[in-house]
Amino acid sequence: MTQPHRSSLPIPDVAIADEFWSPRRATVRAKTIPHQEDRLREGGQFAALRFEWRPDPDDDRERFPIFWESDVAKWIEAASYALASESDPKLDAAVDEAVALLAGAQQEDGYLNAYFTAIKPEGRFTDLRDAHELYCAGHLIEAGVAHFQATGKTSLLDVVRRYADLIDREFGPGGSCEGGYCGHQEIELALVKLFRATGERRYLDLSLRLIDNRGKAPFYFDEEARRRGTPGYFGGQGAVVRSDKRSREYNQSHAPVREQTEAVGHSVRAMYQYAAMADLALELGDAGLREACERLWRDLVDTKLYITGGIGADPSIEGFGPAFHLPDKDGYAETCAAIGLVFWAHRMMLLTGESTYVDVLERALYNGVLSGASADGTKYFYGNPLASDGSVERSDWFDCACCPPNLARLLTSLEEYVYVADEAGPTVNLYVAGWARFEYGGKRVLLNQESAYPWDGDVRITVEPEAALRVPLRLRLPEWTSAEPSVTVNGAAVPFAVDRGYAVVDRTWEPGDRVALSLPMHPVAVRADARVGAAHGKVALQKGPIVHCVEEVDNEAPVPHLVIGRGGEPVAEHRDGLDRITVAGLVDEPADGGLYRTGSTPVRPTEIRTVPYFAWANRGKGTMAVWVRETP
Ligand code: FUB
Ligand code: ZN
Repeated sequence: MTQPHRSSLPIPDVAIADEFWSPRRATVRAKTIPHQEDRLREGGQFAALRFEWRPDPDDDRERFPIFWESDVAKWIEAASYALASESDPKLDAAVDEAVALLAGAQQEDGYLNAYFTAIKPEGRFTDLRDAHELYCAGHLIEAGVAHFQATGKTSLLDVVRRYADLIDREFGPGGSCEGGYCGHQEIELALVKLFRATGERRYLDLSLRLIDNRGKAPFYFDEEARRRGTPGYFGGQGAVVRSDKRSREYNQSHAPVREQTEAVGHSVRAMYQYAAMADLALELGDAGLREACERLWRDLVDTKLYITGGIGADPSIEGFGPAFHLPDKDGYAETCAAIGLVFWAHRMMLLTGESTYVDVLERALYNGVLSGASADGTKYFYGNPLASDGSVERSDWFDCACCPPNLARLLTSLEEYVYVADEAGPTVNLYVAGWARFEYGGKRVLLNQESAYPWDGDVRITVEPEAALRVPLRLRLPEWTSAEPSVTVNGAAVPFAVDRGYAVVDRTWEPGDRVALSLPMHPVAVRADARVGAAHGKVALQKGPIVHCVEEVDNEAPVPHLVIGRGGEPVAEHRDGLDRITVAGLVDEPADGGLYRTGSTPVRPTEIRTVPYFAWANRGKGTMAVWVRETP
């Protein structure tokens, strides 16, 4: 089966010069990446690679080093993307130092995991369910590919290829882990990247093998536990074999992946698995994997997606609860899970050519992902609740530091998500100012985008083919558009076809042609399905892709005392670099008459003011809510 040719543009072919994103990405470069480097050095992640770290029996953090390589790897990946778009000799040297540490920690046979090498050498690959070895390997592989593509250096790529080769042997026919797979998916998508970077087909085959081994009977995790005779790393004093449905669902090993129908279990694991399935479906034309992805997508988007693009409502498993269980204050919505959703959505769009996946990507990116870091780029959320009683604030770092470098690597690789080189024509998925370089029919064509997105839906694109060129230009029509979009070329309205959520303008482009896309953007009130208990009788405000929240600091009372009125139209204004929405409402008034009374609560009119959800918790602690009561 011939596959549609659709791919992201390489980072060097895209330049971002955008009023919204450029300052944020500059903060990631100037603050976040150095801050994270400091934390990794102080936290022991670098020392562990020198085998200088030993567990402290009085310190309960001793259980975390099993995935320390992943922290270092994600940091290298973030730094590599940053280096791909701007040279920085100091950062380059710091990355070289980390790469040298990884190379030094690699064993003769290619094995690379400081925890098992230093502390438990006999335990290598014996606890795939909990020990995260392949998860770390996956992040190392992603880092090796990014580092190679950014710098042209093969120092880390060579290391990770040797490790991948060892894994291929161990997990191949007759290997010690034949039939196995990791309890935390990640390596599967990384191996697809390694295949694309090296052209070595066996990495793709290994990825497919790991994906197809998952969930098959006899269950590998039960077998390995029996062989080992001890509970897994996270098994505590519990049974050696945990074979109940919920344990299996936790790491999505409850059924073969092609038969899975619902998004269940740990949400980051799920996202990385589904992303790899979409990659493999695209590479191999595998209809079974594609159908499974489409089923899982529908379940997630129809029943388990927060309005912010966050996912994983149940903190006890860092994962999905039942359908429509989307608590706001007590929800979870890990930053990594929203990032994982961006990865999966992007791949689904590449697989299908449908813009609906980018709608979800955009929802996650501008809301539940961006909220993961403070405005100054040095404080982070691990969970991203949709309401706060005033006790929630971002942290400087975490013992389990998966989210901060994940966020850094996504923002430094934003270029990959803006455009698609589609055989059907250059495609604009995200409205991010800057330029991009495509090639069609042997001719180079540049697109130069300008806009004030996400605050305004007017986008201008200058098309610069090296010579006149007939090619359809494809512009995403976001799902949030509240009225008919329009397109002009050189000031004249042009008709356009709509194909899978894209406006398609098919003409012969001359150098300097100016396209204007107008996406009417107004503040709107959004209500949830009645089965979402946390949003019952409540309303959220959104403008364009930005979901807003109400913070106590902008209002005259704590958020639970506010009620949005149904009468007035919400009005947006742009101040201090952010949109704010004001809407008429009521505020409960304290009243005499004791703690309880039979009459109604006295109220008076007030104006309720919002900020974008991603920007909350930057001005001290206070109550916050996305879903706010509305007058019945
Ligand atoms: O287990 C590795 C990472 O740590 C997971 O993806 C996160 O949810 C956190 O548990
Ligand atoms: Zn995380």
